[in-house]
Amino acid sequence: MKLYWCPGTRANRVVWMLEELDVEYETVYVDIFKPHRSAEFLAVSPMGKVPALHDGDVRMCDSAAICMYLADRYAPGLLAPAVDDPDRGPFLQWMIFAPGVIEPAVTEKFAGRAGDTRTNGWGDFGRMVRAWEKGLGDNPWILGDRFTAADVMLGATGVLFQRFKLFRDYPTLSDYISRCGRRDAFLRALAVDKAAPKSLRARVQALAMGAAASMVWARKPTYWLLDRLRRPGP
Ligand SMILES: N[C@@H](CCC(=O)N[C@@H](CS)C(=O)NCC(=O)O)C(=O)O
Repeated sequence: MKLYWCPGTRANRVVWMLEELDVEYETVYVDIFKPHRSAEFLAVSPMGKVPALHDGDVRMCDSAAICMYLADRYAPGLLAPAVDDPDRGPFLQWMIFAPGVIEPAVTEKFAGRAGDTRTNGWGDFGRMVRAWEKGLGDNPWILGDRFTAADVMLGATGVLFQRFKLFRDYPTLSDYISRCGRRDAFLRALAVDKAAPKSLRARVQALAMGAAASMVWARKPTYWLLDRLRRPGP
């Protein structure tokens, strides 16, 4: 199984998932800071984005879709509730919550825009956080006592945005994100990212993200710099 990946990107969700599954996989490094994408990679990921997966006859991209596929294929009933399990519905809902609600709500917050919360599918940052906290309640994981692929999606997204201290005023979320970040498979996934070769552009981006995470005043110049570093893909 081949995972097209780049460190410090949404691909880490899939690395974490693969580590939870304990299956063999090979990572293929894609330098997203360069405009070139190989034909082999574009056949798996038409938009030229990571992550993307090649597993036997299966070629697919998108982190949430890949995590669902992997859970159903390699840990049915464990990391994904079975289709006739009452938890299946909420599982799907929370799998999609990260890309469909958390990511756009956070992007909007960062951009300082306020949209129409009734027509925006993600509502707004406050509604998103309240729904996520309510979903967790007093449970360790989003489906209660069982850890699933939905926690990989939510946890990886949470760990990323917690670098910007976005959830520090929300103790339930902060605890949940820390709990996710302490899992052995998550720590192994982090080590995969750390060991990766990094181009100069990737190093500058990582430094800039670190600065933006710790100093609010550094955010505007950081985004300006990142705009210049990121070259559009195909
Ligand atoms: N919805 C996709 C988003 C993938 C995505 O935007 N990946 C970024 C890295 S986090 C990327 O490959 N950017 C490079 C580019 O757009 O050329 C997913 O969750 O996998």
